[in-house]
Formats: sequence, C-alpha cells, structure tokens
Amino acid sequence: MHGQIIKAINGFYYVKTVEGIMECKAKGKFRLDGIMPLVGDHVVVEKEDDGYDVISQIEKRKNEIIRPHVSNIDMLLIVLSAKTPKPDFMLVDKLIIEAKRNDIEPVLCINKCDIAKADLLEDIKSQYADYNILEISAVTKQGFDSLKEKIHGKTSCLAGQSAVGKTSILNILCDIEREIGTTSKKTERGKHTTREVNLLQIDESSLIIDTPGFSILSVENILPEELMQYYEEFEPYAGNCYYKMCMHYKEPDCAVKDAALQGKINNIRYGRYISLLEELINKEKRKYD
Ligand SMILES: Nc1nc2c(ncn2[C@@H]2O[C@H](COP(=O)(O)OP(=O)(O)OP(=O)(O)O)[C@@H](O)[C@H]2O)c(=O)[nH]1
Ligand SMILES: [Mg+2]
Ligand SMILES: [Zn+2]
Repeated sequence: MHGQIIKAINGFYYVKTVEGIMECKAKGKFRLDGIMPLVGDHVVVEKEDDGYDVISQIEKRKNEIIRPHVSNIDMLLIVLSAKTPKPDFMLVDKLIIEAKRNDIEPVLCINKCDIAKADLLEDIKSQYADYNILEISAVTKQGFDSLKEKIHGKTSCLAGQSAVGKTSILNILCDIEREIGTTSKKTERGKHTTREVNLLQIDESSLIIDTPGFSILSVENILPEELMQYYEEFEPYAGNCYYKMCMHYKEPDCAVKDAALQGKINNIRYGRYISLLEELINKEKRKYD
C-alpha cells in the first residue's frame, strides 16, 4: 500500500494511506543503509507477520532538507516576527540558502504585524527586498488571503525561531487547534512548544508541515565559491566584477561590493554574506590541515 509519512516519533512512522493513518516501523535494511524515513516521504507499507506494518520502500525524494529534516518540499515558509522574538537574521539567511540549494522556493512570512515595531518591519523589508515577503498576523489574519494563494497546490514547510508563530499560522490555515506557546518576557525567547514535525492537509492539493523552532543551523557541504549563487540580489551586479570568478570578497573592482557600499544592495546582509563566506573558507582550510 502507498502512503505519505505525516509524523515520526521514536522510531514509529505515521503513514497516511487511502485506508487511514497507519502506525509503522521501518524495515531494518534502511538503518543498515544509513537511510532514515522522513516526514514528507512517499512510501510503500507492507503488513508483517508480527503485527506491525512496516515501511518497505521509500520513493525517490524530490529533495531533502536537514533542518528541519523533511522531504519533498516545494516551498519554505521562513517565519519571523515583527516584534518579539527579535529576528535572528543569520538564521533567516541560512534558511534561504538551504531552500535555494534544494530547489525550494523561500518565502519570508513576517508575522505579528498586528503588533509590529515599525522600524523593525522596515528593516526586515529592506534587508530582503529581493525576496518574496508576506506581511501577516495570526491574530488579525491580515495577509492570509495572499498566503493561502501562495501555498495553494504545494507542500510547504514552516521554519524559524521558536515563538515566531509557526503553529499559530498552521492553526489558521488548517482550521485546527494545536498547542501554541508563549514568549518569555524576560528572555524574549520562545519555549519550544512544538516538539514534533507534523504534515497536515490544508485542502485537496495543499499540504503544510509544522516544525519545532530552532536557532542554530550550520551550513554543511557548501564550497565558498558556491555561496554567492544563493544571494539573488547579487545577480544584477556580479557580471560587472573584474574577475570572472569573483567571490565578492577581497577582490579588486568588485561590482557587488561597490553596490553594497552604495546601498544598492543591503549592506547588512552583504556583511553577513562575508561572515558566512569566511566561515566556509576557514572550514575548507581546516580540511587540509
Ligand atoms: N500578537 C500576535 N501574537 C502572535 C501572533 N502569532 C503568534 N502569536 C503568539 O506568539 C506566541 C508563540 O506562537 P506559536 O505559534 O506557539 O509559535 P511557534 O513558532 O510555533 O513556536 P515553537 O513551536 O516553539 O517553535 C503565542 O503566544 C502566540 O499567541 C501574531 O500574529 N500576533
Ligand atoms: Mg510551534
Ligand atoms: Zn565581485
């Protein structure tokens, strides 16, 4: 029987099939091969003699992202808050990179616009001016018509820091009531209310995955010279650099760096590009030490 994994907990997988949701284990061969079934996987389920249904096959994945660890995603909804918790911009940058590397469309959802800090909202919008941005509120439902339109017919995944409102958004989209958290007044951080990855159906053709919030994401297996291709705003300028293979770092006559200095490209985001680039260059160096 065919189905899709909608939840994974402690070695059990919940697979949605035409006959309902089946609780399954994974065949031992997957562990031996170092493969882990993921939420989003399309699988084949077989009945075993010991009573458990088992996942015997995983169909080829369209893509797989590491954090959150899910598969077969069309769109990454990167949620950030226009008030608290304060955005972790490096995390947003890394999520954009993770999406683009895997052929997933990143969409920034600025939530809590009902209580937005005006200057923060403007800052976010100017840093990511070249990206798809939706201004929404899970309280007033502002912007949800555009959001629904955007995710129609797709499998989307909510990602971002704890307490930005991922589950609140999901609850509205799916018309359900999953547990939402609070932000601590003192630390302004969330409490990691959502603990599982869950795939839910919005309508016949749209699916959405809620994930636990996180703050650390390391970029793995990216070559320094590859990084620039995940910054859309560099593209109009990159062709004018003196060096064809310019990394927009310390090279002379770099059109991207000039654009950042002149404010044509957001300078703060360019600065984070440089930090990340240096991190990757150092990683490369250490490989050969
Ligand atoms: N004012 C306002 N508060 C919101 C909005 N969306 C969510 N909240 C509040 O923000 C807090 C966190 O919301 P959650 O939906 O639990 O956030 P989350 O991103 O799922 O957090 P984790 O599951 O910990 O990753 C709750 O107190 C919500 O009521 C919004 O649009 N406006
Ligand atoms: Mg949540
Ligand atoms: Zn350059």
